Amino acid sequence: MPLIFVYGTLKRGCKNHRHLAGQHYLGEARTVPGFRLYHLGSYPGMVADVSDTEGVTGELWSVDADALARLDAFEGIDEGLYRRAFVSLLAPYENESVNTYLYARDLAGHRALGPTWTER
Ligand code: PCA
Repeated sequence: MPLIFVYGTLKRGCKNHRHLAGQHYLGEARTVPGFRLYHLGSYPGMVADVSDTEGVTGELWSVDADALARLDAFEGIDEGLYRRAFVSLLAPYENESVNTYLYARDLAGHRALGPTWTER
């Protein structure tokens, strides 16, 4: 089953978590350094950034192929809002092949956040 790291509105208790209903929660997780969050309004976007030292926190989920396809549609892959990419996580997930959604549009005018996004 594909693994996906979520760091924003898909997390437990957040507004789009319903899209993970019926899928399998594995635990809290953190990326390796080199990824940074940006504030995009009511949701965040993660991008690769070689100057980052902290990484990004989130949750690791195991999802079935249908759920992953629905998540791709919801996250606007076809519209170029996010792109799905592989991300490296810290232990205990360092050997897993993990998907995530990286923000795919221009960051001009958006401010960087710390390692953790919260809804409010
Ligand atoms: N949803 C996806 C990407 C950003 C967002 O709000 C997530 O939670 O990982």
